[in-house]
Amino acid sequence: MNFKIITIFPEMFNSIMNYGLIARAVKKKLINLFFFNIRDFSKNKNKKIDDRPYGGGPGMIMSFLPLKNSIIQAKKNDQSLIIYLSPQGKKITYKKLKKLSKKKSLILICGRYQGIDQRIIDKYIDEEISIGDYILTGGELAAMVLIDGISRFIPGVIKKKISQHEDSFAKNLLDYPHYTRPRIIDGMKVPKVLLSGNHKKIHTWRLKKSIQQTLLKKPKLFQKRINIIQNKIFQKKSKK
Ligand code: 4GY
Repeated sequence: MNFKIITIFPEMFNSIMNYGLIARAVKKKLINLFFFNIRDFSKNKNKKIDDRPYGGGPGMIMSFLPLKNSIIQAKKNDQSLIIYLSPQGKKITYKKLKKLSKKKSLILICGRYQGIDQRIIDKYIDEEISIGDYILTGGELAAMVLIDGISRFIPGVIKKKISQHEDSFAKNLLDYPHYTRPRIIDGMKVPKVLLSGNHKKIHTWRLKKSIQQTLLKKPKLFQKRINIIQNKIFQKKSKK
């Protein structure tokens, strides 16, 4: 997967590129990150990339031309989906990350200041995506969240056994609690069943805990699970 990132702060991405599974994925060329520094596409002698908003108001807006030229350069040689990270976008989900992970190439546009000229959105953006209902100081962290979340779905990025297990969101269930050595710490014990060696019992206990956690902490997610199961039963009936 190719990520082409349009930003004024490419160095920020070192924080994901140099650590953990994403660093490994970059080394193994499972993912490639390319940077397009918007300032390099400013025709202005001071490399200015922003300007005052028409209609007045506080702050600055990212200008059309440097962004347009960055996008044209990034788009060369392939048909990438162009994504703008912003609070106005559609909120990202497990399902959407999985779908995006099947693309060959994504262009991610990181806004700063008060935002970008609307005409860039109207003419060039395929999808506006949000990572949550809050406002960051720039789109870079959101782009990193997207890259990280998508990468987990790319074959080889996560070791097989773990990825299957971690697919708990695919089932609309939260994870069960985990324990490691020692057996007792500060008077707190590991649940007995986990020491029993009885895999069937352990599986049942974990499923029970997953269901409990989901009902308690994310009831809406649980409702979704119920709806999906109901639909499946209904589909089976209507086939008969
Ligand atoms: N939330 N989800 C987000 C964000 C920063 C002003 C436009 C978000 O995705 N991006 O808050 N981005 C803003 C800052 C310009 C981007």
